[in-house]
Amino acid sequence: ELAKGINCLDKIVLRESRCRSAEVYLYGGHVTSWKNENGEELLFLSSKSIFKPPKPIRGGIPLCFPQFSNYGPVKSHGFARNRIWEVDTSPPPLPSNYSSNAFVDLILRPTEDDLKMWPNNFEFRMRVALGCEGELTLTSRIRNINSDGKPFSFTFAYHTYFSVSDISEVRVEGLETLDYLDKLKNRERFTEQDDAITFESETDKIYLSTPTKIAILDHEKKRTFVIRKEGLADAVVWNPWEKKSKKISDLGDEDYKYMLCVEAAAIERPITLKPGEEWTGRLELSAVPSSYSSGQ
Ligand code: TA6
Repeated sequence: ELAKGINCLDKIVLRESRCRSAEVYLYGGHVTSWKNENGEELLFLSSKSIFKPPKPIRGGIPLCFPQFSNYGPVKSHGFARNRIWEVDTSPPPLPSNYSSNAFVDLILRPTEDDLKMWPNNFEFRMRVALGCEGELTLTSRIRNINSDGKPFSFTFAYHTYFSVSDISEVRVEGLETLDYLDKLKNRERFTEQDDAITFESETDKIYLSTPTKIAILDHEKKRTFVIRKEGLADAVVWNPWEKKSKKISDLGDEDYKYMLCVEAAAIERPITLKPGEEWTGRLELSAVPSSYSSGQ
């Protein structure tokens, strides 16, 4: 249902059952909440997020389009997360296996200012859906509608902030032995060791050509987040840790202990579309009980 959220910004509330729900603000097309069958919040949302345009909401799932980070002509992470999206009342049909009983379709088109900044006409449609097992799915479809025959290229990320009980008791599986670009070392390329990733300091890495499935194991909660992705070859792993957190005004000083970003992304090889072509990038998140113990 359409509701008024923080600072009276419009948001859509999806309910799959008594406790399973998700919320998405029209501002940024920004998912800010995903709750499980116990009504537990699974996404991290900063208590210092100001919910006032043009600042993006801090936490949840910011959409980075048409550019991830500051590697390109527009501002860092692009402008999709700073725009007011609309409910899409006539979306083209999605494949039947994308069906679910609780979903909303949103659409973003460029403003005149956007076209000055990034001279490409597009339609960015996104379906946010809650499945009957509580899984949260975001399906983005971006179409080039340039009338001048011009192709365009973009990079993209679902910048997902997961809620974790204690970052020092979390590990990520599925990225072992892969190459990554380390933003803290001037994006130099390294190869990950063959152990699961754990956290004891600031981390900001773009893993390349990653598998479709990545797992985030939370020891204390005995919970595993499972990321499944399509059309998104890379994955960014980010935690600002203590020092960097203090420099982020809309993040609490201690928040880094309770959040981890693992972002399904298309970065190393930008997506190029000719007029009329469409790209689909799909993210499915689920949270399942796990028997992980930090000693493993
Ligand atoms: O995805 C990781 C990252 O690019 C970090 O370098 C950090 O800048 C983070 O995104 C948050 O960016 P934001 O613009 O939302 O503060």
